[in-house]
Amino acid sequence: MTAIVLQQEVEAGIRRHSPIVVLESAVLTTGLPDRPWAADWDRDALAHAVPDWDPDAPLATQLQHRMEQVVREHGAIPCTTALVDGRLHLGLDERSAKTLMTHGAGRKVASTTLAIGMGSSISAGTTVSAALTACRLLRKHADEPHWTPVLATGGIGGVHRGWSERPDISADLLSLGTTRACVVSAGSKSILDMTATLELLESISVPVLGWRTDRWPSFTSSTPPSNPSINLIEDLQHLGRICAHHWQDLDQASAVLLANPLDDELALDHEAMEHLVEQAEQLATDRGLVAADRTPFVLSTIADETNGRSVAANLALLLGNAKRAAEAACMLVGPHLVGEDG
Ligand code: PSU
Ligand code: MN
Repeated sequence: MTAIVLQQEVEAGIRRHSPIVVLESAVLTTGLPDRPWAADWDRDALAHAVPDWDPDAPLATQLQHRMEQVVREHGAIPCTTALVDGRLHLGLDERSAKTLMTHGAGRKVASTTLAIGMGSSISAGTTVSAALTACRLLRKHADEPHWTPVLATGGIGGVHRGWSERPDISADLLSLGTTRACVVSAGSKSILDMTATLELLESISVPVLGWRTDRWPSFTSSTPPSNPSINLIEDLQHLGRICAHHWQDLDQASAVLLANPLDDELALDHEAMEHLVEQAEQLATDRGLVAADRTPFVLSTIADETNGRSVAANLALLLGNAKRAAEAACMLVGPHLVGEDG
């Protein structure tokens, strides 16, 4: 039994230096429930945010299919990463995806816990840090040093609110500081301390770019002008130039982070969301929830409080990020790799 399962399509893609979009799966096992749209959630909001979504199909399973489909439609190969029965899958077939959804429900592994999960043969979703470990493995398989995968997520992990009393800093950050990959996210999870997260990204040499925005977006809620400022980029070519300078000219080892905001008209009201997050965080503290148990609790409390509108926005931004990541992946393999050959 090999510890790493490299899907054939992904392996062939790397060999051809094709564009590959790596997908994390913690969002499937801990970020969203794998059950149909709840009866008391807002169906119109869902139909508006993701027009052809089937409300009767399980959310997480459908999301996995849809993310992969969007990546393909935009010209790249999807590579969903997950820990299945103790093996790290780089690319997920139908059967392994089913095992992940059943045995891995409620579980996630980060770069820190991947080996432990492998050692006890569990199934679990991969966080961004674990998916970045996967990116590093993929790059090892490529005979072209400039080939770089793009990772799509909803929101990265970061510095949690209340960090000065209860230090909780995601392994996503350190992995971003040490892995060559372009990562597309709609900001950081709404339950984080945004300013502290951006300060840390600066400390660890991760350039933070904004897709047609100069503000760090607030995930599912609207972006107020008071959000931290980031570096606006106008188009994919601009992104490509920055990536080439960062990795090829400057030989930097960190990721490039592209913030891709959710459409304004789908974003939830910022003030209202802030209030809900604070309430849910307080409730989690009152119940004595710590570490990994907090996020799923806070997310599901907010989902119920917004009648599912936070979930609809989350789905829309995840699919939007998968699309942007595929476009970025196609652009990254284009000019310089072709230029090198010719
Ligand atoms: N964003 C979401 N839902 C999630 C996550 C992000 O809307 O479940 C996951 C991502 O996989 C991210 C992880 O990498 O949470 C961070 O977890 P932690 O803070 O435990 O490192
Ligand atoms: Mn944590």
